[in-house]
Amino acid sequence: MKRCLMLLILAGLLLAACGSGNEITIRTAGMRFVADEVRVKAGEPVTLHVVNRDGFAHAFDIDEFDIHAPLPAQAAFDAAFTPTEPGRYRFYCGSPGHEAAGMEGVLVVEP
Ligand SMILES: [Cu+2]
Repeated sequence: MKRCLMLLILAGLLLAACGSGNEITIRTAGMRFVADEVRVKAGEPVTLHVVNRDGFAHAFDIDEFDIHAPLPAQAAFDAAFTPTEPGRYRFYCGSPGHEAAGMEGVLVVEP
């Protein structure tokens, strides 16, 4: 019985560890990002999991955080960073023509 309780406590701690920070998935859908607005808190670590399920290449770019990642077809990319300044930061696809076609979004960093 005591052992079961210990295991439960351990499992709880592990879950708490996994749940900390902001893990957000953004996927491509043709010439769009879904979601195209993402909200995080300043000072908290963020991982953006960017998934390209399309049959052609994209990219993922946020100039202010110096993130410029190619996203080949059927590939994924994790961008991990900690935003410190509240504000609105534009993300976009750097593949030629994609941004103009509407492939952009905004990362909102809340105070
Ligand atoms: Cu694109």
